[in-house]
Amino acid sequence: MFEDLTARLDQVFRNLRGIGKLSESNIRESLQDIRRVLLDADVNVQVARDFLGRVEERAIGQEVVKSVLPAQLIVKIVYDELVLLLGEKESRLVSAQTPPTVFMVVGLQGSGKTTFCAKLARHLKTKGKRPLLVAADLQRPAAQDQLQILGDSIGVPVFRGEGKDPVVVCDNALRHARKISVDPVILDTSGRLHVDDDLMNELERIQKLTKPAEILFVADGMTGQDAVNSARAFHERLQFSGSVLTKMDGDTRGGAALSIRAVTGKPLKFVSAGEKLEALEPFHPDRMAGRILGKGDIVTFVEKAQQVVDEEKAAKLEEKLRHADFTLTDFLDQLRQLKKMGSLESLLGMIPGVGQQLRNVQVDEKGLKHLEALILSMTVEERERPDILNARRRRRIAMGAGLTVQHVNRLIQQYDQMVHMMKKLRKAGPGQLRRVLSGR
Ligand SMILES: Nc1nc2c(ncn2[C@@H]2O[C@H](COP(=O)(O)OP(=O)(O)OP(=O)(O)O)[C@@H](O)[C@H]2O)c(=O)[nH]1
Ligand SMILES: [Mg+2]
Repeated sequence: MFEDLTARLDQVFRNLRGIGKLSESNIRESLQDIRRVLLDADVNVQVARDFLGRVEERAIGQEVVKSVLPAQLIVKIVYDELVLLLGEKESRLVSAQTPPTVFMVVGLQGSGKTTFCAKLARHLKTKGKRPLLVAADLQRPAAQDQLQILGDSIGVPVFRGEGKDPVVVCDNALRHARKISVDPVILDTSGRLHVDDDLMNELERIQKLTKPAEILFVADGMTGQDAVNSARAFHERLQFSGSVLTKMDGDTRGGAALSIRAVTGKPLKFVSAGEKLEALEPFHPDRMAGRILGKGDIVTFVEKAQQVVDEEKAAKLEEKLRHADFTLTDFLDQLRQLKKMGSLESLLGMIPGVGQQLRNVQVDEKGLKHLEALILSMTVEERERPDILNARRRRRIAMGAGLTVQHVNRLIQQYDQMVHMMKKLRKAGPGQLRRVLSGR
């Protein structure tokens, strides 16, 4: 599903990752890239425009520029907006107040209606329901047999009518359903190559008679904007309650999946990815958004990023910080790690209020040697509790390291800044702190 879309979005985010601090212009540039990706995936132009407008609004505002890890926050914003675009939360099937509940399945020819009817029947059966399948497609001679074979394979009864009028068949089917106490009733209607009046009239008559709890529009996920256009046409006539995307196992670019909800205003209820009858999933916007972004979730995205310090060490440090026992030894250790990471400023400059203060923290070779010498000439107690460093102790330490008291003072100042910065990071949330510390 969506391999191409996913790979290309990943590339956009990868490019962002190299940037230490985001500006409005590089946010806009990335949004342009995302726009191209969406349009190439055959997303509806208006839907793409609105979507990017919302992302931009959030990204350019306070949220990104002041945030801890801007590039990752952009991914987060895109993810959040994708979830909203896809419908926010799972939309379950509605039942009728008086049984049987009728689910009417509609869509263009070959979109996968009959297969979906059987999949839905199977799905509901596993939930303890006793569904009835109704062959209301009298258009194609073999259609009833097709449904019969599928019904037989899952042990669900199939109602087949006499005559030529599908409305009469549906009427009889409902009567039959009440008599044998089955519920829900799933109507497999006929399709046409194009949306035409003939078909719509037939479907409207079935709708009036059966008063379905749900009209489910089946769209072929491989057809992109065509599916969205026919969805719109069907919706104008029938006001369906939800849609279903089929053939998502095929070569789908994602356009239909991303656009159909926004264009029709009706939720996606199921996706189906395979010819087998088990291949049906209730639609979860959050999971789909995660899939589109190519990660189970955003955390995994972060995990994939470049690793500099090992996770374990970062976790330990985080633990120390939480218990406020970040010592001078840890400080030295941390400076060594930071130096390994390259530019300290580019990494920590992203944290609000920290960039300025860090200007003083030297992590060049010489500065590091000095810090090392100073810390090594402290007693264990002094390293653990820098607050006991009075003037006399500072003088002694400076002598021991062959440096001046000013050097000691600067060290303590830098240490305090580091502690302060850690506190800020901690406020940003424990996970985030660990990610920054481990360079992930
Ligand atoms: N790969 C794949 N094939 C599917 C899926 N759903 C349906 N198909 C196939 O698509 C073809 C058409 O499916 P049908 O269920 O007959 O479609 P329909 O909408 O009922 O077609 P008409 O009744 O002719 O309008 C069949 O060959 C199905 O096996 C799916 O999720 N994945
Ligand atoms: Mg069919």
